[in-house]
Amino acid sequence: MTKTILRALAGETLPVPPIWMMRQAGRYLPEYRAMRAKAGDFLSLCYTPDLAAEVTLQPIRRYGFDAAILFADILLLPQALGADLWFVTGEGPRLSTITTAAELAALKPKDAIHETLAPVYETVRILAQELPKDTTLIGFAGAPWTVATYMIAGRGTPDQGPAHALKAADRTTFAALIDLLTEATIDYLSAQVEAGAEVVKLFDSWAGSLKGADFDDFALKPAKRIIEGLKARHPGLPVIAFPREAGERYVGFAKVTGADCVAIDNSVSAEWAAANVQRDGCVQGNLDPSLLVTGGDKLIAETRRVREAFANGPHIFNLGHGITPEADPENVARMIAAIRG
Ligand code: 1CP
Repeated sequence: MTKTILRALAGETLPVPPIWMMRQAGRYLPEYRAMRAKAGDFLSLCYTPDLAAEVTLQPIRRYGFDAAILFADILLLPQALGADLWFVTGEGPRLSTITTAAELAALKPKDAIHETLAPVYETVRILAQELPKDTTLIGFAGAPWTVATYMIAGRGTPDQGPAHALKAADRTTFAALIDLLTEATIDYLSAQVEAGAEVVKLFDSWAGSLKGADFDDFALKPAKRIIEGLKARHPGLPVIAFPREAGERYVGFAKVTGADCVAIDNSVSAEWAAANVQRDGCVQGNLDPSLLVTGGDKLIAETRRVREAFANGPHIFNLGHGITPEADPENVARMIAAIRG
């Protein structure tokens, strides 16, 4: 019997949707915090295959999710291209910035990425061996726009202002950065698939700030190129795209890009997404992650509502965004029980 996630991605409507959660390996779990302390810092955890594989497996052991997502970060790719990367505890990522053609030209060529990223592929190989036979292994990368927002600003930004400013001031350099990331992402995800990833997901966390033609040029087109490039090398590879906060632009996203599944954030209703997005195929989402902090009857009611809304088509149950460090691990168990019954 084929794995449930792969069946949903192939367009099958299942009586009980498969489940996993964005950021399921993370700080809400005491066993994660212990392993992170053992590794010393976040990047050491990402680049030590035994430890990265271990934290990937933690939520699978605890909850029996239908998919495991490789433990890594979208910012490892810019680091592999030569950007400096470090994490400030309690604040988040910091990178050396790219704001000029000269800085862009000083990055490494895409073929150099595998030297830095080899430990990530080793983590995937370990997981392909260690995961339960019914669990699907998901690899991932950031989408070019989202990764570029961090490379240009040197950090996370509420409105992606620096990236929009470069796009306006020097579109040639901006587009060349998007191109480099597009090509490097095809190679990076392809290497994850060769190491054993069965599905890949493209996280465009900041897609919502691209409007009009910019959304076409810097969210849709790069996703289409990446998906076409991957499927040319790996026929039949299922791809999940997450153009977060795309709103109306979720409609038709799968058709245009060739994605097998679109992940939906919780700023749109499940009922709307079922009517307008799920008609093109599998969708993933979209429980509000704050419910895993607050819990109670509302968590159960909303879990059931999301499940019901998507029950007439292919659906992978997930959150609208990552689970937060404040979430109660017991609430995750309650959410799963409300779905599996
Ligand atoms: O202190 C810690 O332990 C670090 C917290 C953390 C974790 C657990 C970061 C730093 N990254 C990760 C892992 C991670 N990141 C995964 C793997 C596993 C899983 O999902 O279980 C994945 C898929 C990501 C993807 C990622 N990293 C995204 C896209 C998804 C999203 O949440 O929107 C983004 C934007 C990042 C950048 C990043 N890395 C870490 C942080 C805190 C951030 C966000 C920075 C910001 O903009 O404020």
